[in-house]
Amino acid sequence: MRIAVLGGDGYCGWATSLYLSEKNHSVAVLDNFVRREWDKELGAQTLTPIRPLDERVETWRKISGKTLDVFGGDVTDYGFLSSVLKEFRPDAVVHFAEQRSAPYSMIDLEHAVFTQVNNVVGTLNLLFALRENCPDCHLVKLGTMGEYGTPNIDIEEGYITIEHNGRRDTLPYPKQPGSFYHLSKVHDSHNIAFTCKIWGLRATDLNQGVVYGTLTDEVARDEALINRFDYDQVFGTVLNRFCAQAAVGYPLTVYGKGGQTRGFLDLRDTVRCIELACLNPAAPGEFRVFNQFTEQFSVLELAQLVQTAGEKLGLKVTVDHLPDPRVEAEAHYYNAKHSRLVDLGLKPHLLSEALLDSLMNIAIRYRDRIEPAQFEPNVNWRQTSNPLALRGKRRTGLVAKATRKASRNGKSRREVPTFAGSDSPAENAASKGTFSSQ
Ligand code: NAD
Ligand code: USQ
Repeated sequence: MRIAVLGGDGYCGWATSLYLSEKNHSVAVLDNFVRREWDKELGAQTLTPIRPLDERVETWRKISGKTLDVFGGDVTDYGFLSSVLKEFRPDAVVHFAEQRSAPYSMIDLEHAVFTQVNNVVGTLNLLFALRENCPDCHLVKLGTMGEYGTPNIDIEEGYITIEHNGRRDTLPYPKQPGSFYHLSKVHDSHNIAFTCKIWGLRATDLNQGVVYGTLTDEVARDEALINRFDYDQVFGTVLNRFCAQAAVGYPLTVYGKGGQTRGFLDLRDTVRCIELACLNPAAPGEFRVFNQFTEQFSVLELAQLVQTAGEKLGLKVTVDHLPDPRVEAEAHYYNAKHSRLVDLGLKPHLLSEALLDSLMNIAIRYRDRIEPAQFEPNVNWRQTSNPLALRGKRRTGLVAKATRKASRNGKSRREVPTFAGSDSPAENAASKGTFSSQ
């Protein structure tokens, strides 16, 4: 298939692009590299030293003999996005290209507005561009389990059948998102569902849980293919953060009671879920929703798992309960259905001690790059302006400038020529937390 991966320089997007390429799909990577600018804005860096996209793509070409088309530019630029679809003619578009941090969206007004404009306008542009250029193309959109919130009843996959005053209907499952970021995903879902109805577009909304891990078989082939591993308080997700904290002896930062329960999945399952969604497209006019996670854990359960695994590796791991900077239920019922991707063939990698070992080994390997100050949560949901805002205000101009520059560059497409290079399988490197080239 011809698959365009929007946001292909990011954490899920890079691993997905390589996985799809390895499976012999023709892959185009589109990104405006704004995520790398947000690191600068926040004074943070990924634990792993990621290389520029050109270098990553060239390494992949040498190692696999496979080419990735690269389009540098912004999905909020309709002309650019439309020209990419016209030129690449995808069978499926995988849309990862959004601002995905809940804390970032809660810093202040400017960051809330930026998040919703970037995400909602980008997705609206995509819907119009699909309709104009390739109306039969399947949209695979990354949503989030956080769209549902934490209701006191089971969470279904997208829809719920309700009886009310003697009548019965199947309706979109109620949404109770917990941040301006999560709200942007709800707005996206409504816009996508609406355009499936009015224009007959075909779409799959993947309500993904929290992703952990950084290695996939493809990423593990060479250190120059290394993926992001965010541990900072704004972009770091909980399990990745706990592993980084354990690696440097920093107390694990459980927010509040730690009863917050979420769906989780291994990055290796993310990439497989995307392929399954692409290979089994929604019908024209269908707005399909899959809950994309494999296991549920509370934050405290994760902390305990990391503590046990860390101690086996000789690390002293303690757990701290910090006041919760977010407004969320700290103890609640949670039971979310997640069978539709399994029905399509997903064989989950469940969180095991071996995997935690591998995650912690990565964290230990790069621990000199860890700045403990980045662990401290300082975006408080109850405030309309947080200390980061000052830095944000100074830097937003820089982000905007960088985005415009990336967009201009994107008008000229960069393509890496085909090369029949060597094929070196990863040999389970992912499960050992190592790279094959070492
Ligand atoms: P990421 O920030 O690592 O990657 C997103 C990429 O999109 C970045 O490379 C960024 O530069 C690019 N991007 C952002 N706005 C863009 C724009 N306007 N134009 C072009 N490119 C743009 O995020 P991720 O963790 O890979 O998440 C990818 C998607 O998956 C997001 O939509 C996120 O909401 C969703 N998701 C992620 C997780 C998770 O745990 N990481 C969980 C559930 C859902
Ligand atoms: N948490 C802690 N300690 C920490 C970090 C987080 O207790 O150091 C708690 C949070 O309070 C929250 C839970 O862990 O209750 C999850 O937080 P997170 O930062 O790991 O994940 P979240 O903010 O929900 O966002 C991440 C991704 C987002 C995606 C979402 C999926 O950044 O893009 O949409 O996971 S979901 O959680 O299902 O909505």
